[in-house]
Amino acid sequence: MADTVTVNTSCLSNIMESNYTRGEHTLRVPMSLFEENRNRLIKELKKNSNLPENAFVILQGGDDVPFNDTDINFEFRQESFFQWCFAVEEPGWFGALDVTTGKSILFLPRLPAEYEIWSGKLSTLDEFKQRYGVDETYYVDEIANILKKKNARVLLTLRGENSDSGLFSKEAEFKGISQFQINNEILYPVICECRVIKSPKEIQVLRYVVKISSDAHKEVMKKIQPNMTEFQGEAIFKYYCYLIGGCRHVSYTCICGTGHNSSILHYGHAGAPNNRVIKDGDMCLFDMGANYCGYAADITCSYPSNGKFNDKQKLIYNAVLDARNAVLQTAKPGVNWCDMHLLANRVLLESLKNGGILNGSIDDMIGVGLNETFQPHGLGHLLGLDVHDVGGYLPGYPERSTKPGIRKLRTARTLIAGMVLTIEPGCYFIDCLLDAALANPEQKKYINPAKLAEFRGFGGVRIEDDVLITETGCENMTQVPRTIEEIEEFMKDNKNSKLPHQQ
Ligand SMILES: [Mn+2]
Repeated sequence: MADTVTVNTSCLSNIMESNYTRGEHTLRVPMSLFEENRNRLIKELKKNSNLPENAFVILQGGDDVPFNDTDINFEFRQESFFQWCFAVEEPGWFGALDVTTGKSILFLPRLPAEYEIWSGKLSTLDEFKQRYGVDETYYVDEIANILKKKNARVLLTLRGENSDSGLFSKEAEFKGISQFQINNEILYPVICECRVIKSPKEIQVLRYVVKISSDAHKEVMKKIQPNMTEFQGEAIFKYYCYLIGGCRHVSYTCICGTGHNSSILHYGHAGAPNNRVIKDGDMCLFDMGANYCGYAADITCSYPSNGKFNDKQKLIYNAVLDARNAVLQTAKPGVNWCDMHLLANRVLLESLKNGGILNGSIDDMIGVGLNETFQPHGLGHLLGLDVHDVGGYLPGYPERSTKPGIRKLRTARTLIAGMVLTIEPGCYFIDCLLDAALANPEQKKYINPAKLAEFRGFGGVRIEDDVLITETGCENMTQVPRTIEEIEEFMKDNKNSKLPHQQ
């Protein structure tokens, strides 16, 4: 028999390999992406001269989060370190890596027989082993015994402070863990650094989610018009991402500010839920990003609600676009992110000066902090499984600056190939910041108050792209109309667009 059947095994293994996918029209993410991540982690851990013998990495996945005291849960999203290692879709799992052998083990909760009635047939240990492409699978209640059998001596658990939130990652905790030595210091910086550098397979997923998000933004841009409500922009975006891209989640709360609201940096929150009616001539600032297989996109498009820029909008939009173009042309390995932030600030302030809003030396304006008045946020951030991805301020890398503008950056690192970051300069007219600048003699002397007053209530402009740092420069993965000409051309037929309830 063996002679009569010829099988191309390399091809077979590709066909047989388990994937994350949401159907034929969506991306197939091979489970080998996560195996490669695990191997990268083990390789980096082995470089640590303090690595104890018989060490095992032990990670706890995310748990279901109930809605208050009810039996309804929030839609589950996997914890990001666990996703990076295992891509397990279900809550309540643990994972272990034998650092010596590289073997991977998953532990799943032992669910009651009744599970099948409500939630369908539960896969077997073997099926899950195939599904996630790991070496072994057991139940959570067996962790301590299995690890003892494998002579695990030291467990490397995950403890570290997220430099954006100030919150700590959840260290694994299970019955019997006290029988092992715990080291919670080695793992965090190493796994964060691994997450900073994206593998070719991770870049493929990021490209996909950025493309879907770009197309969804274009769909919004095609449909939006005065008298619609801001949240209808959000609805079109989410609909497109899920319907076409298979993206069940967005990566953060959609920001759909129009008019003055476009100057509210985190608009869209519960107290301001994208519920204003859009007026003719408003600036729209839509900051939205889908999520696929855990990976995030983060894109902002700014444009007039009626598809036609007026002179003031042209001035501010081009000021931000020039800042963005300057960074796109300069960002490459070896360049420091703080310098990119200041470059964007300089180009922006120069344009505001040319537009008559400011006067004087740009360096002096930055010296007194006026750059932070008009762009109170950082130029951009690392992007990956988390929209504000880990690795911004790790030990051994530059610390957060105390200087205006760059103190807001989520990283002060020097760029390296394989990083993915957002480039998102902005210009906003935020009353409290303008009032503070006018009340500060050091800042006021650079401002033309009459001209500035014309821009009160303008809102803001942000242009945000998702960018891969390559060996020689950077590649913008975002694909949306960006110049004024491109946007006006793209939106010219909007007056005829109709929502389903208007047809
Ligand atoms: Mn962002």
